[in-house]
Amino acid sequence: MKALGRHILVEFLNCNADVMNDVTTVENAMVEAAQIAGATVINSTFHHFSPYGVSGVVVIQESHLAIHTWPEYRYAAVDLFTCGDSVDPWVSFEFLKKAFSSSRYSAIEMNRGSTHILKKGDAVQVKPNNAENYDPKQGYKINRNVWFTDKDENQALSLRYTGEVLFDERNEFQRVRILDSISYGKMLTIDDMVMCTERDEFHYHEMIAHPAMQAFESATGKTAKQVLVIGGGDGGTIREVCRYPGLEKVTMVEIDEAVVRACKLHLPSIAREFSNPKVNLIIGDGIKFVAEAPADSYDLIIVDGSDPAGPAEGLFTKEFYSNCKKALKNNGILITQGESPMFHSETFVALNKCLKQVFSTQQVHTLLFHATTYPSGMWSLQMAIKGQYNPVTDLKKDDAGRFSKFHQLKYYNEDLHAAAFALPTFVQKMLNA
Ligand code: SPD
Repeated sequence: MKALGRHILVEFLNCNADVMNDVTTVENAMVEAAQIAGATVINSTFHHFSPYGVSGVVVIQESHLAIHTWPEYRYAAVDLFTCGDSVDPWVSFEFLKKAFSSSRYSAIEMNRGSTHILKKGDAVQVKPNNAENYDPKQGYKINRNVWFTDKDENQALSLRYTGEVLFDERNEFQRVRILDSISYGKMLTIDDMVMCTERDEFHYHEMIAHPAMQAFESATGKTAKQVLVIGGGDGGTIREVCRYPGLEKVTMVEIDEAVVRACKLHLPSIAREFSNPKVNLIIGDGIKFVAEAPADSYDLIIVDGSDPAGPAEGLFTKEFYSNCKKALKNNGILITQGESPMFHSETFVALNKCLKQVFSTQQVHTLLFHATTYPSGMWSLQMAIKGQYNPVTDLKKDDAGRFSKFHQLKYYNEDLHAAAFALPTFVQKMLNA
């Protein structure tokens, strides 16, 4: 290319009018158009005009995508501007044509900053904003202002990252990425949701494993020997379960081998137990696996899935939990990540209700913990017991204390165990309504 950038000016005609007037759909399409072309999205801002029309910009590391729509004319004017050779704006064009159902369109491409008009020797070393020390070989080291955002239509959690994308794969299930965040270390994201970060993953992984392992051990006098983990491809949950010497086997069923591969490569402190001989890793569908599991097989089932979209959707159904109950031995425990009372209140309540129908009201317990990199920061677990004991009053507190000290756990301890089951009044009301 004999230019600094490529600019495609697009006219999309005969578009779907409802899509053109839906700010969320237009924004999602523009962001996905950027991503699918290989661009790194820094930020996006979109606005709906009354009564009709949407305007917005997606800022990408390689420049920007901009749009204005006229739904009443079924028309959108779109600018796709990319610098460098790594992103092909025509890929975004093709994606948007489909997303807007445009049956007539036209586009022209312009070279911007043609090297015919830029004089050789005009380039100067400009000191960028936020630049760190100048290195004669590398130039200025730039702190880029790139953000990853985990959001729904109304709320979001954003983490700044260096711009380094260490792993990025889309497959039939989802998009798996490992990004290098500034404050939380490397992080695993699936479909634009944070799954775990190096700095705070221990909150989630200790809490999804130890309250249930300890409750089982206290009530039955023996370690959970046969454990099943559904999901959990990063390996954090099996890492915690493998701390128990009495464990005989932990079977982990993860649908997406890319998650395991990405985490083994880039998050070895989380994915460190995959070679443990007690770990039986199955790449497959956890929902089907549980449906076909023989009755009375497991002491503990841990559901460490993603949010209920994509392949994790079936992990939030009565059928799935009925199959889990069947696969549990007597006195066995099921524990599942339960979403957030603040961010996903409807799913949080629905899952609790569903488990109460399957296991009975008395045997379902909700735990809360701090998930600093999940939207809202307040996250839940739902525990269901196929037996008659209580996970708090029947806890052998001294044993839990000894265990957490011996393993130098960073979140779970014997006092936190009971505290996690104590719910704020508004959460109690949500669950009892
Ligand atoms: N919104 C995030 C919910 C993710 C739950 N699973 C995380 C996987 C960590 N092992």
